[in-house]
Amino acid sequence: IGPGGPDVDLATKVKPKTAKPPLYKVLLLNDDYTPMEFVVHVLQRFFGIDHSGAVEVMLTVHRKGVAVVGVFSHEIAETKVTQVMDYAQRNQHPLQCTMEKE
Ligand code: TYC
Repeated sequence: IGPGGPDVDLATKVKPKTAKPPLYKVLLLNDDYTPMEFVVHVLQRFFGIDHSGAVEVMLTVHRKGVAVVGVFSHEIAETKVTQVMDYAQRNQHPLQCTMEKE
């Protein structure tokens, strides 16, 4: 014990903080025309969701109108949205995918 009382390790209280990059939710929107199986395929292909998980997410979008299908950095989210929109357009489905800051 020193003259100032017990040592307190002030250094442990100083947490150097690096700014964390913002995250973005990727949203899938319902429509009346895109086939359910196509949406399930998209969720597996671009979001790595397994078949039963993809069916669940697809049905959530179908019932509620929208669902979050993943959370990513800005660049990855943008890539996912572009991939889904391009793929839907190439297959002539009106499926909509968008992103918003978390
Ligand atoms: N509502 C569509 C149908 O009944 C299915 C669907 C689900 C479409 C999810 C888009 O993001 C979507 N065929």
